[in-house]
Amino acid sequence: MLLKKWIVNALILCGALGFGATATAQQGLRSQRPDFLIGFAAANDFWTLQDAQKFSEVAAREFNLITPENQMKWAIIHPESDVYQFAAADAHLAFARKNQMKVHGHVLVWHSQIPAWMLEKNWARNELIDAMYSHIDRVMGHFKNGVYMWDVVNEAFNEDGSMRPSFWQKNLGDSHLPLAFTRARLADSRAKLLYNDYNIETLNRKSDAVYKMVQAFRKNGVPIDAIGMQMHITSGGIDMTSFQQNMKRLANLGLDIYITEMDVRIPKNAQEAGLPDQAQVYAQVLKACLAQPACKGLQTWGMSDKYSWVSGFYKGFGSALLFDENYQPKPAYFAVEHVLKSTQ
Ligand code: 9MR
Repeated sequence: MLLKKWIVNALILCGALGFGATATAQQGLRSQRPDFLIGFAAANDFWTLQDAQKFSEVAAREFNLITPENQMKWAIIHPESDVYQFAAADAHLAFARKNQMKVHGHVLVWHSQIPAWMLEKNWARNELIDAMYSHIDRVMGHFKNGVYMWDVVNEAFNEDGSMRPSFWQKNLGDSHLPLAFTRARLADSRAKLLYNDYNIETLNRKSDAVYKMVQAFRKNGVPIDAIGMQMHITSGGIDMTSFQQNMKRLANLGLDIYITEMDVRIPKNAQEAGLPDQAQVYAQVLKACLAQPACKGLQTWGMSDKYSWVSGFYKGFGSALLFDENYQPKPAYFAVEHVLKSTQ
């Protein structure tokens, strides 16, 4: 343990002093382990950012998996009942194709970012099921062969394992989950289907509920391929033994596991001091993922700290990603790179 900490610290120091930093970072994480998916969430319309060129350059160099951070969500892609807007998501796919990246579609059924036309309507059960089906058919159909994996349902559970009283739950009850997954398989039989949520990394009441849901899916022949563990955590880390046990029980159900939205936030008043801890947390999580054959990829929720949801949401926290605001690799980057290299 001490030795491990020492190694990580030494690596961090090398990074901080710039030894090999530029040369190493320019090789890119994706080239360290081409068999592993290493990805990021791309900012809205990233090709229009004032530093679009830099953003695209770093993204293409580092990652082989991309998620549009917002631009496949219902409110954006299907803003009116008869209007679909695919242009922004299409641009993500074109970027992915050009740079040999896989695409992670996010998200088909979620309680948030539902457009007003959906929320304002009084739905009869069958009518809403039809609307959900046609959304899934149209969106998955549009991106068929272009999207490798889809978050079919996102964040359906409360922390205590009960169902979140979402728009979907209120109108359709628990059945909205199997209905969505079954339809998604029909809409694109090749895409991997994920259930995605936060705070389900370790053994707890919420991850127990996800586990039970998958058991029921298996029993009833409802398709599901993987669990997405979002992994929005702090530089205090998570219980690694519990994380490993949780991955193991999911793997035993025949599921793959993806870490889908990782960020490791640091208190703003302890940014410098927090960087080594943050690096260690990234390294430990990646290492555990690589040690579990079912764990197929890790994505961060953003790329540069310049564009991250964290400081807007968690007041007093920030600096949660692998690159700083100037796209310079942080100690966490070097720690991740080291793990990828040393576990080949
Ligand atoms: O990062 C996303 C942010 O730009 C949006 O405003 C927000 C809207 O709810 O969604 C954020 O992404 C979330 C993701 O879609 C689902 N898991 C949690 C992410 C962070 O909130």
